[in-house]
Amino acid sequence: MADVPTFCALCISRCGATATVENGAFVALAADPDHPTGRALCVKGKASPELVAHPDRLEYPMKRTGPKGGSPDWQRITWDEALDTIAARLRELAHTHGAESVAFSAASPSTSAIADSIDWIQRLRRAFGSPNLVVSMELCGWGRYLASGFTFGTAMPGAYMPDLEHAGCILYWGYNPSVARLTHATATVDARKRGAKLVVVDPRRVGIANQADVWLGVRPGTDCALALSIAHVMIERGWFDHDFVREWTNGPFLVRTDTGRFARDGDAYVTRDSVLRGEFDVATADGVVRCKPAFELLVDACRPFAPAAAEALTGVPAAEIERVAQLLWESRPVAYYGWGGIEQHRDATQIARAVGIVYALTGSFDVRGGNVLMPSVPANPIDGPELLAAEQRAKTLGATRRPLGPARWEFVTSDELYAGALDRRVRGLVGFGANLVLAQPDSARGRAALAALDFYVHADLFMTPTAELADIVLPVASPFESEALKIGFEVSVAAQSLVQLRRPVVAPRGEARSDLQIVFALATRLGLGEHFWNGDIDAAFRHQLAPSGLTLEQLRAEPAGVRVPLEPQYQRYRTRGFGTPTRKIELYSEQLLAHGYAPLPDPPATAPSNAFPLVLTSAKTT
Ligand SMILES: Nc1nc2c(c(=O)[nH]1)N[C@H]1C(S)=C(S)[C@@H](COP(=O)(O)OP(=O)(O)OC[C@H]3O[C@@H](n4cnc5c(=O)[nH]c(N)nc54)[C@H](O)[C@@H]3O)O[C@H]1N2
Ligand SMILES: Nc1nc2c(c(=O)[nH]1)N[C@H]1C(S)=C(S)[C@@H](COP(=O)(O)OP(=O)(O)OC[C@H]3O[C@@H](n4cnc5c(=O)[nH]c(N)nc54)[C@H](O)[C@@H]3O)O[C@H]1N2
Ligand code: SF4
Ligand SMILES: [Mo]
Repeated sequence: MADVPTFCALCISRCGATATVENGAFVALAADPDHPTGRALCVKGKASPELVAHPDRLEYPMKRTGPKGGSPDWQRITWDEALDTIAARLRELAHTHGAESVAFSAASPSTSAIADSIDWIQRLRRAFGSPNLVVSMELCGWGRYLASGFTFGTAMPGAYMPDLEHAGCILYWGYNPSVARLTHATATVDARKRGAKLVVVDPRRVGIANQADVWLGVRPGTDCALALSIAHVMIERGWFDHDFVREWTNGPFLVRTDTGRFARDGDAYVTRDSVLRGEFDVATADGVVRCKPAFELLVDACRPFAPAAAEALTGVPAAEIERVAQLLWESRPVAYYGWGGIEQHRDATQIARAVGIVYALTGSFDVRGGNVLMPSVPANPIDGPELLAAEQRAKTLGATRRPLGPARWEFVTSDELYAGALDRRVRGLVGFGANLVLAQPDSARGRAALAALDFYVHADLFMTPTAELADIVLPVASPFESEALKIGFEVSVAAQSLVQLRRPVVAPRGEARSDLQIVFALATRLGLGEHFWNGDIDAAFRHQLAPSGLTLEQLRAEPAGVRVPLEPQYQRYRTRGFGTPTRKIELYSEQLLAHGYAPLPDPPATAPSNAFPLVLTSAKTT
């Protein structure tokens, strides 16, 4: 019997763990309390030996000999045949229809072990010349991760993570870490013990919400109105950080009431001594124009959602709205995370903006105990943005239809993939796990689209309804059978300090290979070896690790990982400003206005209807 230090890679939590091996078989996984993410394991982690030993695991590469839509009649083939065929078909498609005719897809790194290799998959895609990655960004990454950029110029939350260790108040909005990210749940329990407050906004009182000081049982889909209501109270009562708002948001910038654009003096934005309220006449090239500070316009936008009106819309009692506004102010710094519950609505962009504005009012951005950019062990980035030519990038599916949308970051929605496959702009798909047919809307259309492809290769642990539509299926090793390098474990500075080279616990099933091995083997066969250390994964890891001062040998010798001391840094915006057009937190977004969207959050009309009293929403259970 042997115990192997490892971590569970099966979801975003990446819990530190010890694996027990008996007679060459992986028999148990237990939490490792010495690991910074090793407080607990969920049922999925505990059951991971069953996943590894499951009788339905794919063990060999296979090619389809039957028709798409009919019985696939899989035939076992060798890895050489599989990789040679894939490389030949992909090169042919790139040659005839352009590399953009091949899309890549991946399971979500938040819910699978693909995080081990997603950066390398990105590198392969870009070196190949395809700007198209389908990875569920529109379902659970848009509002929080990308649309928050319209307010903060960065992923907030996402890049800027809640500093739960030091928070005065934790705000979870449409987020249930007890199921979705165990490390956040355990860190929240600790924070509560030392006196931090907890506010949860969720239609259901589940998981960590049972411990909340205030739980707001919002009516699904009315979060934008609720956030504006909280902002209204904070502003009316003066419960906001005036200095921060004046100095670091575009609140004082004067907005022309005739065009909605900022008043400008040459390149500079016009303010009146950084005053936040009032109305002013400003001399412009078009004559004297009435202007209001952006902050005054925010006040106007919040006014219709004063607590009594918001109660009727959201179902949250007015007194509770007041209470939360006060709690956020009095127990700041506020550490915030919001996820699926507010990302899967039609107004996810504006919800992210509205909650972002509430957050900005607290002045907690990038201060200890607020949302911070956790320090990282220095490493070379390997996802290869430099490998994709700008002209290829401009061809991302959806870029013309929605220029501010996910396509800006080379992310493609399943809807766009399906449309492209059905009208033959997309000819090929390289799939790393994504189970599109089950996980994305409109399964029938999804099946038709995948069946219409000229060539589809899919790598997975199991034969899913999506994999069944492939031409070639590749067996993937589970994370317990493969090596992976993890630089930092996100949840805290201590966790970020840990670098761990996860060793295989047991040998792979059958001929299964890791995604990483598949990427490197495919890259060399595609003639892209120069970007992949000629297929040498160790050399690639060495390159990645070079700035850290750690060696591969050192990490292999210490499978529990090596810690590199890190010092947190705060308030980086003081030297850099924000990555937005105004270099400030954008309470008011001229960029959204220019593209035909509301420059301030505008909730859709969602008054409860007697005819349709129920609202469909979703939540994860396991
Ligand atoms: N009904 C329902 N639909 C949903 C959701 C929901 O909760 N319920 N959630 C939505 C959200 S937020 C998301 S992100 C998407 C997620 O959708 P997907 O990203 O498709 O995720 P999963 O269905 O969990 O996993 C897809 C496949 O990945 C395989 N897999 C796991 N680990 C690896 C690995 O390391 N390598 C490879 N190659 N394959 C691996 C698994 O075997 C599985 O077959 O689903 C969305 N759709
Ligand atoms: N165990 C496990 N963990 C996972 C995953 C998994 O499949 N299983 N998937 C991973 C992935 S891909 C993702 S995206 C994350 C998602 O992580 P979460 O976002 O935490 O997961 P959900 O359960 O989808 O949504 C969170 C909460 O939002 C609430 N909610 C629903 N509608 C609304 C609404 O209109 N407003 C508000 N305020 N709340 C609402 C739900 O009741 C639910 O409790 O989890 C990741 N972690
Ligand atoms: S929470 Fe995620 S990482 Fe932790 S044990 Fe469960 S599946 Fe594994
Ligand atoms: Mo997700």
